Amino acid sequence: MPAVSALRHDWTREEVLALFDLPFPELLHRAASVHRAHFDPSEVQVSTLLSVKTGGCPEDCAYCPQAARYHTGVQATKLMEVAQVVEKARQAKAAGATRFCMGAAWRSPKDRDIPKVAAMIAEVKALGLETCATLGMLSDTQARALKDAGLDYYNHNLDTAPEFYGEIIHTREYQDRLQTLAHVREAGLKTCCGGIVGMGESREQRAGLLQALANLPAHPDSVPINRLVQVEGTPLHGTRELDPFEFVRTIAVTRLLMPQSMVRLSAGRETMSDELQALCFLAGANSIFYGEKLLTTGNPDAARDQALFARLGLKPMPVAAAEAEADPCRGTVHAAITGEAA
Ligand code: SAM
Ligand code: DTB
Ligand code: SF4
Repeated sequence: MPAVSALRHDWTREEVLALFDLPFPELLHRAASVHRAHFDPSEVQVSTLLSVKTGGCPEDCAYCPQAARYHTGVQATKLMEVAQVVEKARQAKAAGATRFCMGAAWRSPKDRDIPKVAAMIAEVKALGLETCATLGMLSDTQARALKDAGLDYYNHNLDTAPEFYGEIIHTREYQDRLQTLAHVREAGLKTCCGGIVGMGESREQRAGLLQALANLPAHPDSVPINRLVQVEGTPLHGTRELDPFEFVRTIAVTRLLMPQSMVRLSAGRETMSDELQALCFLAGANSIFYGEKLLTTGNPDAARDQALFARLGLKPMPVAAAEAEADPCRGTVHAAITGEAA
């Protein structure tokens, strides 16, 4: 297989499974070769998450601590004030993040929520951060309004394979997700779309998730691969843990199928060893969530990630060239994470 591979949207399940079935060293070698053909493998993109509206969600996603129907101890809150969000974004930037992702525990936003979310986006963007939001299903007009406010990315996951989806979520269909992703693309937003593994799915179903992602009309710009964070009170608490090497294989196959996308090592890092994370970076992961909290659950603290970057010789990926030029803090961002003098 040549390292620089053409982008394909016609993967069959058998082809994807054949990649999963490769001997581990061969799979990693191929994924690492494709990774370095498209990216500097020493660079990792750094995003920080903030839950701008937590809990009380009417959906029934079996993994999620924010669904109102499960007793997980998550306290429901109203939509945060714009000034509070901007302060958090400022802190994230000072700590070294280049992208700020605002998440809301909604099935979909109400039209009346959009002006406030648009104000958050505009003010976070004005700090020189890339902006991302994940608010549930979007109509075409909502997607356009967010784009007009300065949104760069919209996160909306497929979550799992089409044939396993019905065991995880009953309150919305796979087709609804594809529809929202179409609205997001048509509005000219970049897509962030991935899923969760370790929910009790089979290897064939993990392959099915990656096949569905790669066969979207355009590869997502970012592909978050989450390892289930098991939260007491959710139906998936107590699920058998995924073999760590199988998780690395999933990252490697994601890199092979979507060579030009950012592959994000997402939820689940808090309980991963440095060695496991290093294998994920070798397999082609080149993005992380950074900061001690995801939405409601924990993430490694900044000091641990700074030490990990230093141990592995990794550096934060600068924002896209044009934005970087306009961003006088780029050197500071690098220094904040590596600990070097700016
Ligand atoms: N409510 C919106 C939605 O569902 O699209 C946005 C927020 S929702 C929390 C975003 C994504 O977080 C989900 O699609 C899922 O992939 C991920 N997620 C939620 N709970 C998780 C968990 N316990 N472990 C891993 N990923 C999780
Ligand atoms: C994504 O794929 N993972 C992030 C982000 N997109 C929004 C969310 C992970 C959430 C983990 C559970 C929690 O902290 O509530
Ligand atoms: Fe609600 Fe999103 Fe959690 Fe599903 S994943 S319960 S839609 S917050």
